[in-house]
Amino acid sequence: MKIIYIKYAYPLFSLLIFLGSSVISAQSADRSVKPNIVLIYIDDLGYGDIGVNGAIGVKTPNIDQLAENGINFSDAHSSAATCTPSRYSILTGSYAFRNNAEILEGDAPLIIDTEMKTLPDMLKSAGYKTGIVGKWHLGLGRGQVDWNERVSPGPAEVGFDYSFLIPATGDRVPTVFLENQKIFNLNPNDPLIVDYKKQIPEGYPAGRDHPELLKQHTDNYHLSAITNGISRIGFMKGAEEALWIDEEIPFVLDAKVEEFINGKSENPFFLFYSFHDIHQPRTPNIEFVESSSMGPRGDVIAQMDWSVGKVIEHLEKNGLLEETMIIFTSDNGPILDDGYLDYAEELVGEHKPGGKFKGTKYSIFEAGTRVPTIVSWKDRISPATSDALLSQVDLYASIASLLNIELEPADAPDSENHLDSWLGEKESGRKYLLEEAYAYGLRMDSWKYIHPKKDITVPAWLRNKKIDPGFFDQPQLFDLSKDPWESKNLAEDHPEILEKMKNQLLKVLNK
Ligand code: NG6
Ligand code: CA
Repeated sequence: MKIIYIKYAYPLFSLLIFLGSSVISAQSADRSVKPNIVLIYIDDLGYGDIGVNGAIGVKTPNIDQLAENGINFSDAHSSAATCTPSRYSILTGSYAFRNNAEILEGDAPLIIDTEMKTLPDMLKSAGYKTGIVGKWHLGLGRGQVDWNERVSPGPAEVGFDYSFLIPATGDRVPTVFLENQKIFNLNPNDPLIVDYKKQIPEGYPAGRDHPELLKQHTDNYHLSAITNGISRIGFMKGAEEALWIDEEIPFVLDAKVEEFINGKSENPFFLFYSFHDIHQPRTPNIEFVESSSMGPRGDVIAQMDWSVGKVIEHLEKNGLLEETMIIFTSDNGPILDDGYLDYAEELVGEHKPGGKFKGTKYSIFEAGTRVPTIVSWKDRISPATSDALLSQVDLYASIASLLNIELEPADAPDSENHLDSWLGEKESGRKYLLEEAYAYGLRMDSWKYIHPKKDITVPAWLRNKKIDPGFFDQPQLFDLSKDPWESKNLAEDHPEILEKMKNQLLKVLNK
């Protein structure tokens, strides 16, 4: 009996596998599927800051699991080495320099033209419910914002049905959340006033005048309004009941994310989960304090990994993992000292935040934009690693292709469709890839070109922190396959490659 069972069971088993795999390949071919899309966007996370990419001193089990179940990209880039520009590009499919997008203050006007078609606009027109939870940093209003009214234009005017925001950065006022563009928990008798130029009478004390009130000391640039024992950039008064507590931000955001996912209706959703972690001020919740050997910076990596695990848990609980594409990445490369005294440099040990690559946030060297990138979609994507050269600016056109949406010529002008590469069905990606920082770079295969600058003076705020933004007055050319550390300039050895890349860069800049 037993022998017969095995004899017949094997062909039956093979048949089942065959049927199963044809179902999967039929699914792969079906481009009309509309998955939920969750974009997990970490702030300032470096290529080497996650376990699967070699982190030492901190564990990231949830992210590692995501990578194990999905595709871990080794050469995917944020479109810029700072936050506002990268976010601008991911949402508009347009390079930040075309709109002079730079790091914004917390009272800056919205930098996305509301006439422009955005990624959430496109998804909305395809029937998606769209939401953003977390850091915005793309400006709000049109200047002279009255924070006590609904602040507009903002996320709703560029395609988001729901928003729960940190308006700018954790180190900038106002330190309150906005829900659907209104201050969350505002007591109308205690209105909020924000001023980036001068102290406000009876406003929050400034770190410069009251260092005794600080729980984390800072450099000269972060010494204005103190809330929750942390001084920030910019002055502010009022809204005391609405102030966030930095140590609780991950829990507040997680609760909003859970609510959004639980509220899933017939329609698919797009959730832009935009983390505050691991940006400074790095103030881990007590649950994560000393969970790494690297002090607060390592501890907030562990905290961020916990938050990632929670999103997956919420999706799983709702039975949504098979119908959800999860994209995990970062807005720019890593930075140790960005102004707050949290001993990130002193405690980093053997850990390499940028992996084997040179550079940091703000820098045109590779680690400025080469960031951890994982795409996972249960039963749809086969686990793998990929060396495809990809840019976040391409998500717009690639997602359009996934949904069979034809883009108008004016939409997402810099976005290329690389859907097959994002899904791991193709090993190659872009032919050329632009890198934006305070200088311009271009990639072609393993070649890296850095365009010379006329003025190579490094601004004091970067110089003081010994950040090398990669300013040169001569063209630089590196072969990353032999020299990932960008140390040997090959410009004179390969004039044809140099010329080709320079011309291509100028073509992009002048398009
Ligand atoms: C810089 C701030 C830094 C940080 C950064 C934005 C100074 C000297 N430094 O200008 O603290 O807030 O902006 O980071 O002001 S980002 O990740 O949002 O781009
Ligand atoms: Ca950032």
